[in-house]
Amino acid sequence: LLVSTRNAHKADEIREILGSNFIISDLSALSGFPEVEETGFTFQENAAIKALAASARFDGWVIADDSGLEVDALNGAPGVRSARFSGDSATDASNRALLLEKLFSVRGKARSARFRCVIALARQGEILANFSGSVEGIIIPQEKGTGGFGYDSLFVPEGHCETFAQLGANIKNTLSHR
Ligand code: ITT
Repeated sequence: LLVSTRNAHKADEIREILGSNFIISDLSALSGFPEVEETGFTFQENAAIKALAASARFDGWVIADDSGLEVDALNGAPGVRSARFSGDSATDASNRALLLEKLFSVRGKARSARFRCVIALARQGEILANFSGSVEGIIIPQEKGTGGFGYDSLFVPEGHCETFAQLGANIKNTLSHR
């Protein structure tokens, strides 16, 4: 199964979730694969764009994951712009810093948020299915934990007291949007 992603953390999580019945490659296995512009306005549109781009070049099953964080106090931002929240040269750290800045004066339950993920499955240039998932939680005011990636060290899933970065991959994968 080819995962149409350049995000090694996503590919690793998908590998762990699917287990040993699947052999998973990502775009690093397709040499010279061009940058795909994510021009969609929804997770579903962007997942389809990424799945179809890889499916045009790879003769087998392809999945693409488009995901992000929706923060209620920011009217759903960063949403589909989660990876580039703090600009074109954004890093996970600069995105987290901007999120904390924007939520500086927001307290308690008003810091509610969810991770959302849409996975598109394609073969031979055609979308065969879409799957979506989400996980509700709260954005804490200070980073905690070193595991995971992206916004994990700021996100405490509902029913838990620790961030995804503290809970670790095994627990995250049983709860996550992915
Ligand atoms: P590809 O498009 O190559 O797959 P990407 O990282 O740019 O990689 P997206 O456009 O789907 O992927 O953006 C997803 C961003 O949302 C990701 O970079 C993180 O900032 C955030 N995100 C998604 N899932 C996450 C997770 O499980 N934990 C923390 N942050 C996550």
